[in-house]
Amino acid sequence: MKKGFIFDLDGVIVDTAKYHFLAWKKLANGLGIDFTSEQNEQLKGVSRVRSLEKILSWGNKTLSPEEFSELMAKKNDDYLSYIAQMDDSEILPDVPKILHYLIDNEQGIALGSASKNARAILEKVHLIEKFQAIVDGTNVSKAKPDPEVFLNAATELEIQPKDCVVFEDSVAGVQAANAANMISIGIGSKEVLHEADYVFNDFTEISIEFIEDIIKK
Ligand code: B16
Ligand code: MG
Repeated sequence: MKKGFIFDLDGVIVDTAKYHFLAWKKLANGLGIDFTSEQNEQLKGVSRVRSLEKILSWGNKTLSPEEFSELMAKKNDDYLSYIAQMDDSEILPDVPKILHYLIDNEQGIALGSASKNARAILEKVHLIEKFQAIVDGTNVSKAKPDPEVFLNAATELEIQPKDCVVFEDSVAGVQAANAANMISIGIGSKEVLHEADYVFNDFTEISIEFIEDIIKK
């Protein structure tokens, strides 16, 4: 049976959270706001606009709309400079193994990411060709936990949501997958991602037998 496998990008295929952290920290510190790695965790899967709103609220700061747009652009410029050197070595362990198994077994493969930089990153790590559909921050109107991103991916794959499986590292993303009536697989800690149908620390813990069983379901 053909299933649709939808991958989040940041935290699932590559660890770009460390680059978002550097760029947000530079911005926050420039405004006199402290920014910790715990706070960065809370920005996982969250859109760029919402992330800046959260940082400003943590620091009790308000900005004019012009300043807000300027800082958003500055953050992205910094982020792009950090990811400029990315290559295949940044693909997280065993992601290619699972992708190749899915391709060999003629499964649907899509990306479902909040990032507006998703295509650029997939090109840098030479994975863009593996995806039959790419839904990202440039073509969704509602952010996770809204299911729009994953429902659009299912539509593009021409596979029913109930036959789709989502790999996600963020709580909002797991909630979006559940709201889309898809099988949710959390990548990260069980305590944080307890709403997911299954949770693995990373892809090295996911066996081919597990994927076979999911395909047969
Ligand atoms: P950008 P994902 C999300 O990607 C990141 O987890 C989140 O930290 C980031 O703010 C968001 O993309 C927007 O990214 O600034 O590149 O448009 O996890 O949904 O793949
Ligand atoms: Mg993510």
